[in-house]
Amino acid sequence: MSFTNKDVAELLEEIGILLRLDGANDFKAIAFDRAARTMESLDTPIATLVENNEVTSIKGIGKSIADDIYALFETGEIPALVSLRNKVPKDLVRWLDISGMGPKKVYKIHKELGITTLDELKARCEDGSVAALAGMGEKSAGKILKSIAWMEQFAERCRLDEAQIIADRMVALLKDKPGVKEIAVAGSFRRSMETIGDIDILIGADAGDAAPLFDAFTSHESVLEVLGRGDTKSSVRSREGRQVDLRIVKPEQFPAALMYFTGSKEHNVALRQRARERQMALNEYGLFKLGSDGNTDFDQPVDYTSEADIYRKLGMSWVPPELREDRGEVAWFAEHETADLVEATDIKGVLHAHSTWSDGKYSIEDMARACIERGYEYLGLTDHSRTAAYAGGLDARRVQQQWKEIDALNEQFDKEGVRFRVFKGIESDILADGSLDYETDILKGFDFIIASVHFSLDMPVDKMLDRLSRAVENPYTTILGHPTGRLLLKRDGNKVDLNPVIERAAAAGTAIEINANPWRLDLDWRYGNKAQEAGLLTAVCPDAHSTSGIDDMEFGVRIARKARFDAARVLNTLSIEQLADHFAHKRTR
Ligand code: DGT
Ligand code: CA
Ligand code: CA
Ligand code: ZN
Repeated sequence: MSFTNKDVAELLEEIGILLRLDGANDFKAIAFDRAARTMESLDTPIATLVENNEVTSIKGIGKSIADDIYALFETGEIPALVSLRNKVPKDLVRWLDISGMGPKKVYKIHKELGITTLDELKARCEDGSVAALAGMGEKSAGKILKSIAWMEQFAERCRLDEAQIIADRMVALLKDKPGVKEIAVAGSFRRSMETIGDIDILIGADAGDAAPLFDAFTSHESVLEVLGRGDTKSSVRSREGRQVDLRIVKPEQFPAALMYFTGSKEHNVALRQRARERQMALNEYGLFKLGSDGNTDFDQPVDYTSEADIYRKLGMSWVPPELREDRGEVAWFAEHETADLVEATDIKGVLHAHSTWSDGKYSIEDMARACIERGYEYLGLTDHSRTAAYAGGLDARRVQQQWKEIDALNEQFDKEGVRFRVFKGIESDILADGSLDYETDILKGFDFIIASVHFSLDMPVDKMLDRLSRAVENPYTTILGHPTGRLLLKRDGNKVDLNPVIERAAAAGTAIEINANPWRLDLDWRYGNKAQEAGLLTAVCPDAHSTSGIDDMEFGVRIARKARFDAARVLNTLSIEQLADHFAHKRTR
């Protein structure tokens, strides 16, 4: 194994930083800093010195650090670094990105306030605890807060809904400009990933029309910084901190470029392989014949008119972008024309919504009318259950009052001649032992029940598995809510392997929701193959706490497609009557 002087310098420097974050003696950390500096300015390749067993001859590198370097070349790792990386909380390392926060200050705040996450640090800055520490003060705390806000803005990825706003804005700016023959957003956004790194926009236009398009793009008021500008590609950072790439290709190259820049990388690799097997080469410029030397022959392009046409020339059908993740889609579309993925227009009603009865912002009637306006046939209302006291959870008495209100509202819709129904549901907490939050008498009175974990999210995984399994096997559970409890880019969910939960839910006829709130998108689409194999049902649930929350449905549908659900496995594609039947049969099957 070999490493450059720069590699070694970086590793030694990391040891120095981690030692300080671990509260080690300063002189120890300084020794690693100094060794790192020495390594950077060394004239001889360190590999040569290792080979000749001469590392200790370097001025400023003692026996112990020399041994670390020998270990690195022998095993690929420095044991001291491996154990430090395991020991020092990852979150503390992120604190170092805060301007003005060196490792010693990080360690001091971490130790004295007993906190490790960025969120905790933010809270302690806001409540004055950081300012009260010796040597800190209001000004330093304010600076830390400002820097955290900046970091959050420039984080590496964003949620799908955040990317949507930026992508829509740029497409609106460019789509009607002279010369634009085709425009599309490619990349992870087109594949409906739950989080997005950068946003990739692609335009088909003649080369002569490109410059004014790049001008418009880079000078838009939402652009904070131009990261690069060329003849075919330009990159900017938007005011939200997101990188946006614009590529302009010749109109005839557009389909191949769109396919390439949609990715995923893994899907592209699989397609290139298929092309080779057919004596062709596929790249971002198009499809070409292979020359007699086995290389791409750019003088022999294979004509195509669309993405679908390129797939066809590769002996397969067009793959919906959501599925381009190299998870079996290439083999599937070599045999089939479609995967019958659910579509937004298949969704007939809204399940999982909150009203002012618990922590929602609008009355039941407001929520119902918002559903009607959006063309839905029903609302499955699910306020919080009694254990969720912090969210205004309903005790049995309040539940019964709510049922009366729902009955009256349904009668009123009848009178008005509006074909719409509010179903009586509840988002029942799953208690620590996996049971639901009411006595059977009350459970019986609901039309349907979403069971969700809201507390003790971090219990040991085997206990959590039992908890979720009991919940999905309870005959009164219609739908398991947000199974991991994750908040994307903010909080990890539980680490349970959901495969057995999916099997048990499928066997019991219990659905697992795809929570459409872009913070959640949970069930994760990566369980899609398993869900399909087990015959799992789902429901695309906005988990709306306001009328506008209902509009999150679109994100849920995108994830449901990515997870390969067809309409037949999505409960809220059923009509009012079919769904009422399903609810009734579920608990007696
Ligand atoms: P992101 O931005 O991290 O959310 O993910 P993507 O998938 O948008 O990745 P990005 O922006 O780096 O590249 C866009 C697409 O371009 C990617 O999905 C596939 C294609 N691509 C980029 N680099 C490569 C590469 O080295 N090889 C192949 N086969 N495809 C690539
Ligand atoms: Ca991207
Ligand atoms: Ca990109
Ligand atoms: Zn909820």
